[in-house]
Amino acid sequence: MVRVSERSERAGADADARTDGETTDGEVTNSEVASDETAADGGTVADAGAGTTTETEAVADAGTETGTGTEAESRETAVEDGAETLAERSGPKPVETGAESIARALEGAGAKHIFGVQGGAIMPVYDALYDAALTHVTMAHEQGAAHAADAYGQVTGTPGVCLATSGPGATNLVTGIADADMDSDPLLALTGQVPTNFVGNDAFQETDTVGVTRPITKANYFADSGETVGDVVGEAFALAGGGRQGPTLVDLPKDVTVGSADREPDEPELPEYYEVPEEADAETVTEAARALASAEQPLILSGGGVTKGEASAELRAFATEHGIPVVTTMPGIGTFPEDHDLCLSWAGMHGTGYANMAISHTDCLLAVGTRFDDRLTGGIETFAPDAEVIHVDIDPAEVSKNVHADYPLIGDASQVLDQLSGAMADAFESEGTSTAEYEAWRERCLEWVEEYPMEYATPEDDPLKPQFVVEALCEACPDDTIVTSGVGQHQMWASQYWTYRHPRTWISSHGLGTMGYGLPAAIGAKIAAPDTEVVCFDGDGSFLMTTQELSVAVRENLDITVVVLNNEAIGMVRQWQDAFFERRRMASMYPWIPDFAKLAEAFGAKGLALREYEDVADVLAEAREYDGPSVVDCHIDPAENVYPMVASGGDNACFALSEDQL
Ligand SMILES: Cc1ncc(C[n+]2csc(CCOP(=O)(O)OP(=O)(O)O)c2C)c(N)n1
Ligand SMILES: [Mg+2]
Repeated sequence: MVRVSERSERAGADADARTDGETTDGEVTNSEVASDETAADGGTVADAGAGTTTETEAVADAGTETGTGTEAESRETAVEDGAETLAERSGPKPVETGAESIARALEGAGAKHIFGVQGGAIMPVYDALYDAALTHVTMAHEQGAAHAADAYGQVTGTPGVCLATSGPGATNLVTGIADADMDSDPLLALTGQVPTNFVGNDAFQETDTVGVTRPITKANYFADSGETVGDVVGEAFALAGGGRQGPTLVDLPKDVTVGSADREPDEPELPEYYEVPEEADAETVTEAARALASAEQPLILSGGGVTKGEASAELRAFATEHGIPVVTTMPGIGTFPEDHDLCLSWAGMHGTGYANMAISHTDCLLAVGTRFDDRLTGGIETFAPDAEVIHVDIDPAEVSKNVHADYPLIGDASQVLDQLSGAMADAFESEGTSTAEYEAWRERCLEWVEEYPMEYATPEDDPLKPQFVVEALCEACPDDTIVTSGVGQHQMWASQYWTYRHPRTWISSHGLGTMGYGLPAAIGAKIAAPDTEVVCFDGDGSFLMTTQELSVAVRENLDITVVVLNNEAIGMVRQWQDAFFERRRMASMYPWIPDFAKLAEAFGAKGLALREYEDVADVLAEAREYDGPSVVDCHIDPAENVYPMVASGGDNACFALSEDQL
């Protein structure tokens, strides 16, 4: 997955040369760049070298004056106050600097929004954005920028873009980049860097960002010239969204962004060396079709790659035409409608009993776009023990990595499913079988649904159960509502008790399991799909990690509903302590957390508290009706645990339905 472009090596050589006193490519000398850096971080914006200072100040003034209004509105006001309006300008300004070339490359790539936080080394890029046809969303923390961009990328299907300064700005992005890497989310991160002649000198706010992010990016680049930096950014954007999606990063030294560029950047496109496999090997497709046709208990396992590859329609057509039951992975939630007769919901550690039983008993598993994460498989030796495995994936590196593939089908999920579909009639004929053979298996799957229903108790004298709240909100919301979450028990309840019917409606942190993902992700999702309802289920611990982003939701007047399933604990840890550490609840109880409803009000959002069953419908309705961000501090039963549960590394067929079964 990791690739550092040759540019980084060249840049390293350039940096070495420049420490000996050479000047940069740019028109600005190194000493000028360095003094800009100091000035900006010291707060003297007027000294910022490449910026049109009056405009910058005007933006700040506009924001302060109004106190409300989106950031984009503030910028428009500022421009109108100035001598020249955007509309009055005749055509786009010619590209003169590296930073302008970056802005043009992003426009050319189709980017519409950028999420970021300002800072010294990235100021020239921000300045170029002032004139660009892109909307910048200032976030409160760079981690929020990365998660918002990640969710934006997941909802739109094209890379979300985040922007940060060097040093702490870049390191604050790291969690979000790692998150995107684990979940193959399309994300482009742009980071400021100290001028190239300072690289390696422990300069102010210098971090080896390319080095730090090498293992968590699909590719990363160190830009080394104003002339080519726009091309590099365009390529990084295309790469983040092409083939197996993932995060890319371009590190942008300040002398490069202020350096001259007197040409338009190239059309953003995938680098020549990068090949996207499309159709799978025809012979293997025929063999895989025969394996399915001769199976008696076939099962489809639909992963996140089905969403990424826009293959849900093909998957649904394939499953329904042949009557094959479908289990999803957790990232694959929504790739097949959960209210469909053939859907067994999602499998894995906290998946449904019936999904795990189906996986444990299938004789032919058609797995599409999944990397067989250990939370899905449990112990590999007990995973789908009787199955021949057909694995469809765009990334050959995933095939037989965790689970041996008997029929590897490398290619684009929708195309491979089409190929497979086309091969089925011949396969049934040559095997002398038909879909009627699957009938008994479907019945058996339905028996498991009856036998292991998703249940919870609601004794009136117990505090509110989180599952009830999730179900109530699901029933009230439209089908296409986007749900985001933090990480922990609440995430499991949100995925177990909400009924997902469409791809890109469940936006969560899977592989990395990042607490704090939910709120910034809801912001990114709402900006990507302003007409779609967005709900965030958060935990009290998770919400505390990125609460500051509520200020962004208020400023942008984003109509999102945050439901904090508040158990005054980092509940998932508490659950494990109770089960595996003799109830020694070390550092997991959070009775000290703030009143989230009041906190929300302090940010300017709507704050609501919820404790009783009888208030659930009204409070949720009030939160949804509020025109802007609302936070429901929902006090749930602190003793509630997540079941079913397959013990870590265990057998999926041996799931516990209560603690004493673990
Ligand atoms: C950034 C981060 N730190 C620590 C963890 C470990 N962890 C996993 S779940 C969890 C509990 C989360 O608490 P909360 O958000 O309140 O959710 P709950 O389980 O109570 O629903 C913790 C601490 C994590 N996943 N992410
Ligand atoms: Mg909690």
